[in-house]
Amino acid sequence: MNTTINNKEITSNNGLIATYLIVGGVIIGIMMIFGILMLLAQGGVLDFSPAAFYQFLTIHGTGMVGAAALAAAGVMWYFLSHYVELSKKVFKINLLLSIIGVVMVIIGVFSFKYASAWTFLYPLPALSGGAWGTTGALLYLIGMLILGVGFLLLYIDTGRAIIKKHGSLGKGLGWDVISGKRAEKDAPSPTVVASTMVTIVNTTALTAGAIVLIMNIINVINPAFTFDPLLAKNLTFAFGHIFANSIIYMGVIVVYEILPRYTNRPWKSNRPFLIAWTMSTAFTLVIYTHHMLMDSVMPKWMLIMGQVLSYANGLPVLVVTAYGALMIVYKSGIKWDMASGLAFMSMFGWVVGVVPAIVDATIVVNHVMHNTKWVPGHFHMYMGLGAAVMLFSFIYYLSKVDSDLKPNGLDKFGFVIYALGMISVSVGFLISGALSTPRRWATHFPEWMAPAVFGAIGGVLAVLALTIFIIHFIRYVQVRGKTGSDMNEKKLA
Ligand code: HEM
Ligand SMILES: [Cu+2]
Repeated sequence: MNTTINNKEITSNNGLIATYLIVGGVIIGIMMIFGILMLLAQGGVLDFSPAAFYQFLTIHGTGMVGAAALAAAGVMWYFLSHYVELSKKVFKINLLLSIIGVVMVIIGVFSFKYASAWTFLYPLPALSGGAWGTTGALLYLIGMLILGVGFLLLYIDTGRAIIKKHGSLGKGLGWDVISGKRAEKDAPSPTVVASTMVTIVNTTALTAGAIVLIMNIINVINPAFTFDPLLAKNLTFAFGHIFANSIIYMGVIVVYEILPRYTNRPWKSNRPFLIAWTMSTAFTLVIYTHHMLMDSVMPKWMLIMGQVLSYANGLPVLVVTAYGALMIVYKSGIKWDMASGLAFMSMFGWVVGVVPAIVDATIVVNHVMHNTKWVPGHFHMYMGLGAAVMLFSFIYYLSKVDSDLKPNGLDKFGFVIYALGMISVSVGFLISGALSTPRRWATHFPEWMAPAVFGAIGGVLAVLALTIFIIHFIRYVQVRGKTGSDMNEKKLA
């Protein structure tokens, strides 16, 4: 049941989609520079104050998650709008609110020295020991709230559109196919399934986030108003864990959509695929408790659940996706180019990045590795080499189908140095973790410095590569509509 929503209509949205990707891409590039600066300071190469380090840490974490989520929402919206009728107005409002939120966060961090890290863990925003004042905290927290409201509106709209077309969110996940009431051939497309999952988990995450942000805001304004720190931590990680994870679930849509076009083989939602997505929906909602393994006052059953289900969390979707990608590509005579190559690289980054994450989710290992750089090691791999690469794949895909712009040797060079650079950043972190280097420390002992410098060099390669990708995309935006086709489904294979 493929609907064809007017192709002209879809291409007319491409300018807005491109804006999402450019804003996201440029912010990611700038945040990478802050990442390099942090590594150089930890590596003893640069000398700036610890206060500046924590401001960089805060802007890097917030900016990366926010910008990657924004760009990934652009990817999801682009493909989902082929199947259901989304509101362009809401999509624009989200972009506007995100930009306002980001500007407030930037002012709070750099003009008012706000530096709680992106996790803004209560009561840190109000109790900074004089490091920052009320204004900085309010700018940051309210900025985050505005950003969150934009995303919440977006997911309410995707939810509305999916329900209108498919009847319910359960049907969007294909539950009637799982239960046998509907034939597999009538199952919702992988794009709809993934979007439904993200809609469910992110409305939950953003609601939790809004609650804890508002409580923090009141506490900053009136410190006499306090609340349970354990509840605050639960809400904060229910927000942060889920929202950060949703980036990859939005980004993976590009894999589902473009590999079939390149191979001329359909990617169907079969029963195992649907079951995997339903399982990951449920697990993603409850496993944030792996951030609380050190909080001995948490109910034991929640921690055990957090640990056990963390193993299982991404795995179902990862397995059906990685296996599906291999099957669809196998002996298909696929033509590799930037878009398909990046889509494939993102699968690699995701698979490889999950392994150290699973290791860390084990309580015994967590007792040792918790709060070491092992943790940024695994998430830089599946964010930097997985999620972010899905966004870059989309950039090359869109410029290919919507213009005659051809990637050149420089783009291929970018591909190679991005992979090398991001692998070096991640491996640098993992080595630091194995040496028991704590995470989030502005200064390092001499014996901890070498891997940080190594990672910084990798970071420079990643920034160069991203610059090449963005230049290609900006060139596309300039020629868009002048050359090339308005055929959205131009034949690729
Ligand atoms: C050139 C690439 C990058 C470099 C050099 C870099 C560097 C860093 C450094 C040095 C830290 C602090 C580590 C510590 O705890 O001591 C960090 C944390 C972090 N990075 Fe990156 N990063 C890069 C790319 C990315 C990407 C692509 C993302 C996500 C899309 C990302 C998301 C984060 C997050 C969420 C944190 C945690 C912040 C916190 O602990 O509060 N980074 N990064
Ligand atoms: Cu988590």
